[in-house]
Amino acid sequence: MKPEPPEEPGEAGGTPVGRRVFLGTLALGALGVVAAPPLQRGLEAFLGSAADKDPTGLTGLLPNGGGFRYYSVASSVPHKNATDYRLTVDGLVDRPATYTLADLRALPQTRMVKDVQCVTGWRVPGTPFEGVRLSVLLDAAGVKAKAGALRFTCFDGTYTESLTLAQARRADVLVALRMQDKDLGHDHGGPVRLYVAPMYFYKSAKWLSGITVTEDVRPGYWEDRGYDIDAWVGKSNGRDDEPTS
Ligand SMILES: Nc1nc2c(c(=O)[nH]1)N[C@H]1C(S)=C(S)[C@@H](COP(=O)(O)O)O[C@H]1N2
Ligand SMILES: [Mo]
Repeated sequence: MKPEPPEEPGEAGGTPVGRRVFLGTLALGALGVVAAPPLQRGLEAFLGSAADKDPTGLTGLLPNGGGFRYYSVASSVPHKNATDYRLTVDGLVDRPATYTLADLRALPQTRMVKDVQCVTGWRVPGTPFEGVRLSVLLDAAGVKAKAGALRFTCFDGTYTESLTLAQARRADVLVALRMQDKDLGHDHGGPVRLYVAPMYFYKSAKWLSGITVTEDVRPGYWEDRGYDIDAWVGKSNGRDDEPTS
């Protein structure tokens, strides 16, 4: 029998959110967001960390990113930029490669506008994503005949994801550099995240740093904790959401 999917992201921290943290968060929300930039940044950082520990998801109702909720299973994530960001492609390929941000920007870019759906229920309609088709990177690397899957790793040091090779080659799977027509910010997984349009948003690994071509699927972080590996929106995880692709 399939295990009951854990609540994300509360499961990750393992500590239940305290009443004081929660009430403190709501009080901050009631103040409203006044746009003095340093204060704004501090507030977003605070809301980010509170949402991270909020198994109820209620902090997501606060003004923190236009319907998106900030999720990270790592308590802190280093910042990477055009100088130090790298994406490696290795494993069962003929030509392993390391890309800088400039390298990725120099490749053909694809833009699409689709809904985003998290497995916990929230949905953000009509969100533009833009980047390099994953299939372009796979073709450049030359995938070996015995390969069947991909493993994704992240520079948060913790999160992992997976796709079958056939899923990865879909035209609606991107190595995304932009979201909402802006360069991907740190909180949304910038400078580079995966974007798997037809699947629940947990497949879209943030802070992407590694793509390893493997023989078989190795379940990712949430899949080890009960979520479906084939995460088609509306046809997995016991949910019946409208498809996103
Ligand atoms: N590295 C990393 N990627 C991740 C996650 C995470 O915790 N760490 N959470 C996933 C989940 S469950 C969701 S819903 C989205 C949230 O993306 P957002 O923070 O941009 O809203 O990122 C996905 N990718
Ligand atoms: Mo999610």
